[in-house]
Amino acid sequence: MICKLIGVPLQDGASQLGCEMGPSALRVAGLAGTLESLGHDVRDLGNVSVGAAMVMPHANQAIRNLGPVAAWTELLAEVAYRESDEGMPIFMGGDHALSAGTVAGVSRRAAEEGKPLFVLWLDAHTDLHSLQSTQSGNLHGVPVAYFTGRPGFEGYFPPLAAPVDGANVCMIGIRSVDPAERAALEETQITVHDMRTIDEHGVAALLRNFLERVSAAGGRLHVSLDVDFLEPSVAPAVGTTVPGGATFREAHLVMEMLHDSGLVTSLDLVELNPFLDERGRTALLLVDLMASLLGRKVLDRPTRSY
Ligand code: 6HN
Ligand code: MN
Ligand code: MN
Ligand code: MN
Repeated sequence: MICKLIGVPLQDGASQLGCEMGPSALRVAGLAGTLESLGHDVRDLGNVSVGAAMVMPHANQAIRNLGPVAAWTELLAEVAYRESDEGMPIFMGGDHALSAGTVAGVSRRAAEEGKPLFVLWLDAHTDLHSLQSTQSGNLHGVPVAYFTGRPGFEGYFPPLAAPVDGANVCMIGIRSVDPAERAALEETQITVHDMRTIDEHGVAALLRNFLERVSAAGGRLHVSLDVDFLEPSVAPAVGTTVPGGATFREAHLVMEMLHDSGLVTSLDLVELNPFLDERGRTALLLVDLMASLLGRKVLDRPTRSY
């Protein structure tokens, strides 16, 4: 598999500074070498960057960095479209605002191929605010609303070539939803598996169901992994920790099942804030999870029935 590493040193969408260092930390933690050791053709395309962006005023005074985030979105949509022509682009964030651009770009690619795009959103949060509803003003809280074509982004973020059908979005790990997001969710067909659902049913059954849908539809699959999907005690390097996240094994199981499905076509690794890390352990955990996603196995043999 060709794996294209693309660094996205974006931190304008988060209130806590530091995500800008995310791509460097993932490189230092050995992402490229780890994937190479699994037999992949790894190409590090370096970091993308936007120039000075214009100031973009908005009626919602809370919003921060709208001009820069709009500029990143436009650039990333272009890069993601271009780099999804072959291999698996892996976007090394950077905060979650980057997914507005990456998903827009891969969605355009899918539409051109005549395939539906599915999105697996691994996060503590739904990131479904509109520009009007965000109270924190942090734009890492809006990408899902944008790429599913919800209103209010016109004139600010670039027009979408192909909005993602909410019915094709599956969220796993959710445990912090703001009231406005709760109301917005009601209007969508997004599947939300909160932590309670995971506790009751197990993550495997929930994910298997979604992957069967992706496979049956012949879709492309974009995975967006927010570090706060994980339990903070195993992954402390994120500015928006919420207790009660996915365990080490739950996260690996998700990655292992994604690998076995053979369905993943693109990926975001977001919200890693190396300034908050403890001797690189969160960056190393992400690399470890990527190894599971890209084929590392404990035993090289088919699973037997028990
Ligand atoms: N993330 N809902 C909160 C807000 O500020 O809008 C948290 C957003 C977190 C963003 O998970 O990428
Ligand atoms: Mn190319
Ligand atoms: Mn997020
Ligand atoms: Mn989050």
